Amino acid sequence: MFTIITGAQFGDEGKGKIVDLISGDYDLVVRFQGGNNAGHTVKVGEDVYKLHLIPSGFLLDSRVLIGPGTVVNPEVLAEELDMLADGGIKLDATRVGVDAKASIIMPYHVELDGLRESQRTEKIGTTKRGIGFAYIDKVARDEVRMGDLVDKEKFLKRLEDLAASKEAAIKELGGDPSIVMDHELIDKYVKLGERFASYVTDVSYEVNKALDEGKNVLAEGAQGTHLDVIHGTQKFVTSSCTIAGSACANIGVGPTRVDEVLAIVKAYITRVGEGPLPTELLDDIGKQIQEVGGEYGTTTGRSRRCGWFDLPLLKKAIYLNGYTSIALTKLDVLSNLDPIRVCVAYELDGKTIDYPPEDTSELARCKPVYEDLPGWDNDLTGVKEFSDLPKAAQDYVIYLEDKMGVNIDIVSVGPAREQTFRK
Ligand code: 2SA
Ligand code: GDP
Ligand code: MG
Repeated sequence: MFTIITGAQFGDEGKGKIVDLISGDYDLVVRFQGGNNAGHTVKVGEDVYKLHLIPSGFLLDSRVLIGPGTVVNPEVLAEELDMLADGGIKLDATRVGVDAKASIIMPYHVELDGLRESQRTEKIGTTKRGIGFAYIDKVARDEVRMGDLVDKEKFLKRLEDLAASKEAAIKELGGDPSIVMDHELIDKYVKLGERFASYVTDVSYEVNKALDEGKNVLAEGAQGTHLDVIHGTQKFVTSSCTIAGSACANIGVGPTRVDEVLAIVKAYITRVGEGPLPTELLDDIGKQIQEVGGEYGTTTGRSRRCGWFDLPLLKKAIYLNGYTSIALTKLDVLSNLDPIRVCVAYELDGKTIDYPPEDTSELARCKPVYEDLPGWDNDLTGVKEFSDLPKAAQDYVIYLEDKMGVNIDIVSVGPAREQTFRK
């Protein structure tokens, strides 16, 4: 069985929690795009793990893989493995694999990301982790690959080839080009290469072979649908394809092998960084959702902007991903709000539309049209079954399910594994 999970909104829907929850059913869990811009949280008992690169299925027996379409900062990978080892979770090369073709995030990518973002008059609000510049180099065929990093001679030769153009790029943005050939940094990367040599693998081969043998594979998306570099709200997007089809292209597995596409959908909407968010709440309700939901960036700590559920954006996400099922998260955060509003359409230039306009600047001008639903004041965090939810909360879930036309099979009412039930 091959299942793909993606975020249906702007990221931070709770993908990490749901991947951890279901990973026991999967032999392989694979990250297919992005890099350490992602922040996926897994909470088990009192332990909270904030993962940026390692797939969220690491806690049980699954083998976790980082695919060829990702961008990998080897320092962050080392820190994550060390952090987990300190907590007693030792992940060696039998448990973790990184594809030889994954692009390496070099220190100059991080530098360029910071310089470029600081000079933009209209900011994107990147995480400044070098993601965009690492992908630029991949497409330009100027990347350093995982397979290069683990071979000292190849790595040094590659750097020599690239140095002049990287130094020029940094100079052009007013930065210090010495970072490109900084000996300490190069030594550090060489050592990281030595450390990770045994982790290098062919992810496409592993995944296809596992499927041939009747094993189960879970592809874990990062960020969210509307941050997709092609279909998202440009220019306020990340630099990779975040939608379900991208899992096939980026892992190297045919679309005919996909069995399930699971959407992770937050019971409201958040966005971190710049870009349109039609239902954004700039009032006390927005603050309440942010506080109760702990809506702060898992990677950068930035405040996430919060708003009411946006059905037009969800409809587009359903088209872009072809979801077969939905996990609805953070329902507990909406307690003590009455009414609860759902955006069912937008007003744009005197017209009512129920699907987002393709142009980002038009989306930014859309005014939400709301339907109001009754709220509830009970705490939901201890609820164990759908039938134990207050009637208004049940009605909210059923209302969303009807409007979306895709089954909500999982409901989450807190960050921990056990705060989840099937509908
Ligand atoms: P980048 O760094 O080039 O990918 O930034 C481009 C846009 O993509 C957004 N982006 C994200 N949005 C939500 N969550 C992300 N991960 C972290 C989290 C974010 C954080 O889990 O909270 O800690 O701030 C993520 N990563 C990238 C980013 O905000 C830009 O809008
Ligand atoms: P991801 O990027 O999609 O994996 O999401 P993040 O981990 O960045 O952000 C989701 C946050 O919400 C994390 O702090 C989770 O622990 C938390 N979370 C997940 N599901 C729920 C839920 O149902 N209720 C509450 N209150 N928190 C949740
Ligand atoms: Mg996140």
